Amino acid sequence: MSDAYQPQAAHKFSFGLWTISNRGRDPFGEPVRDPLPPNDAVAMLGELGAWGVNLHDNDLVPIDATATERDTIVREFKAAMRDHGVVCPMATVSLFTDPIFKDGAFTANDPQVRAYAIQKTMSAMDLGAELGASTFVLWGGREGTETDACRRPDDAVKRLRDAVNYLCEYNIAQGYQYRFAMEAKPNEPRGDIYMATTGNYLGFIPTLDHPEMVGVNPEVAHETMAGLNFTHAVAQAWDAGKLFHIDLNDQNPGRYDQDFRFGAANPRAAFFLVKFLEDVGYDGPRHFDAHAYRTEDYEGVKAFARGCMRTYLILKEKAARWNADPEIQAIVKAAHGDNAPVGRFSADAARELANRTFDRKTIAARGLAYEQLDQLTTEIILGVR
Ligand code: GLT
Ligand code: MN
Ligand code: MN
Repeated sequence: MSDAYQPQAAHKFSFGLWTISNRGRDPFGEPVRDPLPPNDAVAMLGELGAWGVNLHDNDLVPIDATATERDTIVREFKAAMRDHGVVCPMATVSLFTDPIFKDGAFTANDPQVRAYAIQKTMSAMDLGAELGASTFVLWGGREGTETDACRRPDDAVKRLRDAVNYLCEYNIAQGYQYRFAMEAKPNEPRGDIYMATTGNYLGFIPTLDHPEMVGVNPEVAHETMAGLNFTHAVAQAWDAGKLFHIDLNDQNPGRYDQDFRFGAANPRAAFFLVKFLEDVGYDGPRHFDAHAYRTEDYEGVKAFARGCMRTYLILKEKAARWNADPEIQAIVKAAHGDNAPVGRFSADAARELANRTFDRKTIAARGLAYEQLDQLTTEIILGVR
């Protein structure tokens, strides 16, 4: 294995506790792997060269733990993080596992459920802050419906806004300095989830009291489930200054949420994603929200985690090769044009534009050489260029 693909802390690769500790349970089958205690998961991540571990409150602290139990667990977990050189960049909250959330959490009809969801999130924020997390992810897995008879969907939007506003105030009051990252998904576990895509959140965030505190956490699998181009969603989030976090994995369209190893399903899409992140200089965590196939034991889990990081680094190298390829760059230069705007509007400029003549047929007749560009890209990805 070449050293060039050895993960380093500077690469900011992180995994959720729920990812490498995933036991392979699915709706039709029992777990296939024994539980992996959180401190052992941290040891495994350290051994693999990962930089960070992320967690839901209840990945670490059981929902019914007493305050004393919680403190012991947290103390030992911090020691494990220190011992294995692993940091905790992101924390989140499970607002989907417990039966109380069967009708949603922040958007549930019962005000007691909504209040409990906020209380639970505040304690998860306390936990994350204690572990050093600076990003707080909110994935509204249960915020959705099977039947729209249950509530008006705009009431759900209002309730979600109230909850996020509350949590932003808590963030300020506690001095935590979290950045919230909202994660969209079109469906699963609900029939339909309200904030179905990253674009939905980009529309929602400006309606908050503290929009500057809130961004997005797009996930490859989730946009792909919706049939969308993930890199386009990421690019729009980046353009809006809202790419606070990212969930890398892979997914075939038209399937259940597969959460495959990064690059496992569509290495070509993964290439364009990595190229985008590296080209723009995204410097946040590269978080793998994926899990090993159900066929695997813990050796397979390690192969899975190594594979996520290694594929990212291979694609990063290929992106650099693409950028340095003279033939590719010549086509890009000839075909891409530039970002120069049409110009600022003024009455004079508009009159000039209205009177300009365009050689429409000549412009339209020009070939753009994208076939050649794409083939060269394919050859880079396939390793022959
Ligand atoms: C859950 C979900 C993920 C979210 C996690 C954060 S939990 O595994 O499938 O996409 O990112 O809540
Ligand atoms: Mn997923
Ligand atoms: Mn995710």
